[in-house]
Amino acid sequence: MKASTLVLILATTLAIGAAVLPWPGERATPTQRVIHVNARQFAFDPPRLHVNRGDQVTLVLHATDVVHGLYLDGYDVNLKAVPGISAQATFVADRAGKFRYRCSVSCGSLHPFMIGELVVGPNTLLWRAIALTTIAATGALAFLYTRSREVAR
Ligand SMILES: [Cu+2]
Repeated sequence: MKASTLVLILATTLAIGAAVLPWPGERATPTQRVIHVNARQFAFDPPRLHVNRGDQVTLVLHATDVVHGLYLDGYDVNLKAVPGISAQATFVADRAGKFRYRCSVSCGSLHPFMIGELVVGPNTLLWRAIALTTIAATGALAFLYTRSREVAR
């Protein structure tokens, strides 16, 4: 392997790392979000919510046909909305991960399938770990390679 190839690999790896790693100060600042969820037989719209960790989230549940509920796992949020009368709850999304929400009012035959998902992220920890490991491994290999060439001379 040529030294130039090695430098290219190293540069590419560092570039990927730089792209993946958030720069200091660029971290997403917690914001206030108001999310409207429409419940109908037998689905939530939207079925998937995405917020950033630390956001103050206000969930507003609207029932469009019959009475529906929304119970959010992990955050202990439980709403019950009547058609025309929405319900809301505010919480801080301080736990990262995926949390199911389901209808908490028996609203019909397919009621158990009224499920949605709240994603609290972004989960950058894994990618940061992978990027850092790759940079470290590439650096170590480059060091060993150049050193072995020097010894051979
Ligand atoms: Cu329901």
